[in-house]
Amino acid sequence: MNAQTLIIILLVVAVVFGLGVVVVSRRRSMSSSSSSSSSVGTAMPEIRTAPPRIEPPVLAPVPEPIVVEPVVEPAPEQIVVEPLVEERTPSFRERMGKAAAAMAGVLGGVRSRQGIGNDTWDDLEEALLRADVGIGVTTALLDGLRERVKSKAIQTPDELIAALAADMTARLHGADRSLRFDESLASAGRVNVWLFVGVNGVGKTTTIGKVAAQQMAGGRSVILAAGDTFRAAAAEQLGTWADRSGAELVRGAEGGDPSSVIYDGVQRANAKGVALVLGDTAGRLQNKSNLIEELRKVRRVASKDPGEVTEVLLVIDATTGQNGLAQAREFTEAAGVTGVVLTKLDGSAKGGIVFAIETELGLPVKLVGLGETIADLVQFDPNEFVGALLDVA
Ligand SMILES: Nc1nc2c(ncn2[C@@H]2O[C@H](COP(=O)(O)OP(=O)(O)OP(=O)(O)O)[C@@H](O)[C@H]2O)c(=O)[nH]1
Ligand SMILES: [Mg+2]
Repeated sequence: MNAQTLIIILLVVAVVFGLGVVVVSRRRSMSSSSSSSSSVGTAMPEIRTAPPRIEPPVLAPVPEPIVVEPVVEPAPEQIVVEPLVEERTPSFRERMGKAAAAMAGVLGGVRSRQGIGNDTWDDLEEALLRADVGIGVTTALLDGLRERVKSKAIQTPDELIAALAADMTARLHGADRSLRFDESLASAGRVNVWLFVGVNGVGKTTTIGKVAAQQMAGGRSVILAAGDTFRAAAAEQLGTWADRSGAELVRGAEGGDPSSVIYDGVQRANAKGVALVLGDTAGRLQNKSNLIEELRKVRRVASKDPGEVTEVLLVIDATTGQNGLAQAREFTEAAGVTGVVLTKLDGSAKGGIVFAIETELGLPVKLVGLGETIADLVQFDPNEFVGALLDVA
């Protein structure tokens, strides 16, 4: 081998060796980089990557609710349709229910018997007395009927009750029950005065209100004079009735002279061309003799020109029964009573007091109160009254 060949061999060896070194070093660097990513506890600082933060989902803003205001339509005006059927006023008989009921049981017993015997007379007497007809009138009525039963003019219980009703009605007939309004006074420019008297609480002021309403409805203008100066509330009460009825009110000071209030009423009526004054009076004073004296004076003063007292109405509460009779006597004597208003007959079982008033005092019952409202005052009608009391047609 020559030197040339030796040099070539040495070069080849050197090149192969060099390539080998390069390949080995490359392999080493590749394996170290792959092991560093998996090994723990190497000198390399641990790079902890923070876990990805889970941001709360961004919620889309809730849209504000759209409040739709309801469209409020104005309520249509209420049209009150009045019923076509007229309001029915209860009849006299219906409103006298209590008085009728008191007798109904007894009369039913009389009717149910075969004939007319002692029990019949006892029952009738008891029923009439209980209704406050009074012993005098009851005895007179039954004595007359006994005669007719004896003479066989009356034979059955039904005939007996019918005859009793006829006799009772006959006793009440013939009285003048109209309210006295003197037209000639009115046309002479003077004033009719109606006074209302009676003990306290019987219904004087209420009756004045009802009478005023009836007179106004009939086309007659009215002035109410508050002659009860004993209580301040009395004038106010009368004022309420003046408003209800459309009448005018004349009042004085509390504790003032009742006569002068009535007199002022007459003067006012005269000045305004009003033909009628309704005068209220006190039902109670310090004592009874004062009251009676007061009424005498009221009557005297009210009759001074241009006034004229044409009616003095004694108001009696039907529920007081025979007590009302004693009162009536006193007032009649003092105030010259011309007629009676029997109030509260709607709540009384003692309507029979009418007979005692008319027979024993000779006073006509002119008006009857059947309730507390303005329409609850009717003219007294004997047929209706007895029919309702005995429950006969
Ligand atoms: N049920 C019924 N109550 C009546 C009637 N009349 C009057 N009243 C009532 O009786 C009460 C007394 O009535 P008033 O009118 O104040 O009696 P008054 O006689 O003026 O009384 P004084 O002023 O105190 O003397 C009131 O509650 C009335 O509503 C009627 O006919 N029936
Ligand atoms: Mg009164």
